[in-house]
Order: sequence, then C-alpha cells, then structure tokens
Amino acid sequence: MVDLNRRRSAIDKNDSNQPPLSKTSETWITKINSLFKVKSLGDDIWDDLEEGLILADVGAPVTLDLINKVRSKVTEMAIKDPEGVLEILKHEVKAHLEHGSDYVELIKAFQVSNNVSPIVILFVGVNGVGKTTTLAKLAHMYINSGKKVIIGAADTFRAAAIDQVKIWGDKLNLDVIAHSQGSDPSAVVFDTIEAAKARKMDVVLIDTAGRMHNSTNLMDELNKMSRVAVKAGIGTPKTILVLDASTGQNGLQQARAFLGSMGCDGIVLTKLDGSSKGGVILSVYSEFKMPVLYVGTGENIGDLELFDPGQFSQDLFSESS
Ligand SMILES: Nc1nc2c(ncn2[C@@H]2O[C@H](COP(=O)(O)OP(=O)(O)O)[C@@H](O)[C@H]2O)c(=O)[nH]1
Ligand SMILES: [Mg+2]
Repeated sequence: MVDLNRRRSAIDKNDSNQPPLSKTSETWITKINSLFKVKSLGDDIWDDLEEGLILADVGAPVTLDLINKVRSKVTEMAIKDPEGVLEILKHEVKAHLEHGSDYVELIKAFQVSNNVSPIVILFVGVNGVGKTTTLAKLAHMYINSGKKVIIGAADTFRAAAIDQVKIWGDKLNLDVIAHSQGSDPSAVVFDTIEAAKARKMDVVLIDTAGRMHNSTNLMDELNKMSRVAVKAGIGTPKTILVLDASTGQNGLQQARAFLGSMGCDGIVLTKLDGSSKGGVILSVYSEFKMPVLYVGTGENIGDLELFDPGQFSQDLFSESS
C-alpha cells in the first residue's frame, strides 16, 4: 500500500529546500526500495515489484515491460544480490524515461530564437487539468529568458476562463487578446497572431477550452485554430497536451480519447505534487509516443520544471526516499 501519512508529511514540507520531484518519489518508491532492503531475494520479489509499480500508477503494460527487462538482465548477468537488482531497475527506468534522443529533440523544438517569426503554442487538454495555469507558468519562463510573450484567450466557453487569463496577464504584465464569451476561438487566435506580428512578439501562447458550447467538434475547432496560424504565415503552431498526474491512468485514457487523431508536440504533466503517485510519468510515452517536457509541481507561477529524466530516476531511488 502507498503510505499516505508519509505522503502528507512530504507535502507539508513543501516549502523546504527539497527538490519538488523527490517529494513525488517519496511515496511509492520508498515502498519499492524497501523490497530490496533484504539480505537475499525471495521468489516473491517479482510479484511484489509488480504490485508496487501498479500501485504507484505505472500502468500494467509498462510495469510488465520493465519487469521483463529487469528479469532478463538479472538472469543474463547472474545477479543475486538485492542491491544489484535495484541498480538494474534504476537503469531500466532511466532508459524508459529518456527514449533515446527523443527528449533532446523535444527540448530544442520549444526553444525560441530571436528575430524570427513568433512561435505559437496551443495548450490543449480536458477540463481542469491545468492548461491555463501551465500557460501562465510557461509565459513566466519565456519572460525570464528575455522573450516577448502575448496570450490569446481562446477558451471562450466560460467568461470566467477569459477572466482567469486576464488576471494572469495582469500579474505577468502581458498583453492578453480576448473576445467575448461564446465567440469564435479561431478569431481570437487570428487577432492574437496579428497583434504578435505588429508588436514583434517572440511567443504566442493560446489558451483553449476542454469543451465547446455548441455542437461544434472540439477537435475540428482546434484544427481550425492551427490552420488560422498557418494562414497567418507563421507556420504550424505547436500543441502542448496538458495531463493531470493526480488522475493517474484514467487521466491518460481520458486525454487519449480527447486527443483522438490529433497529435501533439509536447506534454506537460501537472499536479505531481498533491496526491499524485508519480508513476504515471512512466506511462506517458507508451500512450502518446512522446516524453514529458515539463512537470507542474504546484499552483504558483514558479512551479514548473523542465523534466529531466536522468535526475528524475535518480530522485526516485535516492537514499533519502
Ligand atoms: N497542485 C497543483 N495544482 C495545479 C497545478 N497546475 C494547475 N493546478 C490547479 O488546477 C486547477 C485547474 O487549473 P486550470 O489551469 O484552471 O485548468 P484548465 O481547466 O485545464 O485550464 C487550478 O486550481 C490550478 O491552480 C499543479 O501543478 N499542481
Ligand atoms: Mg483553463
């Protein structure tokens, strides 16, 4: 079982100097770590490991894949000591999170160079996952690296959604292009891009809705927003899919259904603080064929981190956990 008391105390320590990702790891990997704190390995180890990974939200396919890989390496290398097996597990988790060169290419895709036409990023995902908050956090990151950012409030489903973007815009001192509630989201995208070109912006961030007010298909609408950007002459926009880690495997399925045939260019996994068991991060690639780009670790503007697979797998199995 996942130790919720320990989890809570980790959250209470939120403001300590501990790196946020290690808070996530404290719950489930503690349990898995303890499986290997024995003198010799029993026959139950693989079943216990499987249970531990599933409880940690890793998801059955990835769990089985990981265990198969670890088992065959352990046999091949004739490893008998528990610590040795744990080392193999760490190595396989890291390899799984890195996915070869995919991750490095991904980071490059979101780097913005000056003096070229602005990059447009659409934030998509089901309701409540943290799209708007993530947009604001990413805006903050781009501002900190000296980029000029403008926001389009294309979630026109609720007036409150438009207000939420405006509030972030005020806080960050950024221009927000907004129309009235119920208006055409693509028109907002068009106006935001025109404003971006006129004001020589580097980055255009577009907030979108998780659903539509009318019978229009949301996917059609998102595709239309993309076409608007292409027509405006600044190339195909990038799409960031936002996922909520606290909804675990269900959240991944929901997002997959939501995304349908539409692809995405990057994934942000939010709410890795809170009650998230974190293991879902290992299933993201299997579902979307894309590594996680950023992780959200709180509700504040600074609570977004570039995901570092090497560091994450270190944290997961660190001695302090
Ligand atoms: N704890 C935590 N809360 C988050 C995070 N990201 C977003 N939220 C919260 O999740 C709720 C929904 O976020 P919002 O950005 O409005 O979601 P949207 O409907 O997808 O735009 C808000 O209360 C946010 O403060 C995160 O990384 N950690
Ligand atoms: Mg929103």
